[in-house]
Amino acid sequence: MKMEIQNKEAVLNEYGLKADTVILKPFGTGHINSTFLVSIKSTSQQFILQSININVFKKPDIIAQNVKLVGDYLAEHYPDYLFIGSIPTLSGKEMALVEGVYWRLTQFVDNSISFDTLSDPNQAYEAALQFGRLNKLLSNFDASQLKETIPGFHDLGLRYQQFTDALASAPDDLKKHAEKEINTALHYRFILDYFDSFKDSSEFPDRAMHHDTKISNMLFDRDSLKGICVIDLDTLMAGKFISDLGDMMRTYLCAFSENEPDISKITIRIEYFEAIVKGYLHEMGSILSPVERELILFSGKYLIYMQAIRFLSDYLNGSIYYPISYPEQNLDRTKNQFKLLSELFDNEKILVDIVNKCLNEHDLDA
Ligand code: ADP
Ligand code: GN1
Ligand code: MG
Repeated sequence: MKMEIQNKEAVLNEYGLKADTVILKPFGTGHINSTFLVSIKSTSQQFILQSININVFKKPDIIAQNVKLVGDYLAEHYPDYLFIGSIPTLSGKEMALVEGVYWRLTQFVDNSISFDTLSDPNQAYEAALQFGRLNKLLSNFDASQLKETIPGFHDLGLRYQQFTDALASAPDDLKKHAEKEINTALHYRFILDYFDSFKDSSEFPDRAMHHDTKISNMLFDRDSLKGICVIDLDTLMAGKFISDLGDMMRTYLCAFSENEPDISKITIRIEYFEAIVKGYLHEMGSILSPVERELILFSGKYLIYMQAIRFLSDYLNGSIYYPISYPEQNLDRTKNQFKLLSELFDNEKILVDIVNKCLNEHDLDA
């Protein structure tokens, strides 16, 4: 993360703030944007100031438009819901554009804490509840109003195409190193074929989705450790419910992250699976269609497979998208994700039983 803010005075000016009355500190552990905590001297007022990574988000205005549309909808229909929209600039813009850099200011959520890993299934339950609640509150929102902030972001067909393109142009040495993982990627293509068999079903609608449900994008109350709200709304756009549910499985089930190179450590925690499904169904159980209810476990397979081929494609492309700290890191991440995927298949019977149990419990309570 960049530690210095260029044009600090001009950026703060956009919001009516003065450089000599604020303290700015780099904040959080996000990889995509640069995040700063803004504290107003001699008051308790705090804000979050972020610059948008335009290599990833080529049209930041789209992020601003989507967040505004959703924020206005929620404010009208659910005024008590805490939605962290942008604070407008003095001239009423959703973002400040200063010397080619897009900035946004948001309220700082007091007494909040975020985590990078989960150490208790209750955190998974709370997060699934919060992400599920956002999905639910937006279930009658017309998602076609939202534009794509990253075109085809969770489109597995496109990701598979990008993988085969990367394979076609990769240098021989990278292909040789990744031979086993390339074959694994080809082997799991049936996940894409299965997805294609129902993707146009009217019972598999586009919904407004968060698309990045990792645990660091949830704020918890420091004292009660209850979920407060979701953050990081850059990828809030139309998509399928499997994106949000599946990325929770991808990132909460294992005690180690995608960066763990020792794949013998990559195993799934069954009690976290149950917590995710329970929390999500608590909110979305009555909204999901019969087709969607059949896809609960599939959501994890879809997201993990997609992430594996995204890492593999990036490795074959010379690691130009995901930041790496050593040359083979994207290949290690690919191996890690394929191990995680195999864990879902190896534990299929147990996981299916849990899904059915949670669905039954939800239906009895409803
Ligand atoms: P990135 O896109 O880089 O992941 P995030 O929007 O997720 O950026 O912000 C990075 C971190 O900053 C979060 O994980 C969280 O710890 C902190 N953070 C972001 N927004 C807020 C907020 N409104 N209140 C409190 N903390 C926040
Ligand atoms: C990126 O920035 P971060 O770590 O929240 C990526 C996600 C991937 C994730 C894998 C815009 O998210 O899709 O799942 O890395 N976000 C973008 O670590 O590409
Ligand atoms: Mg984040």
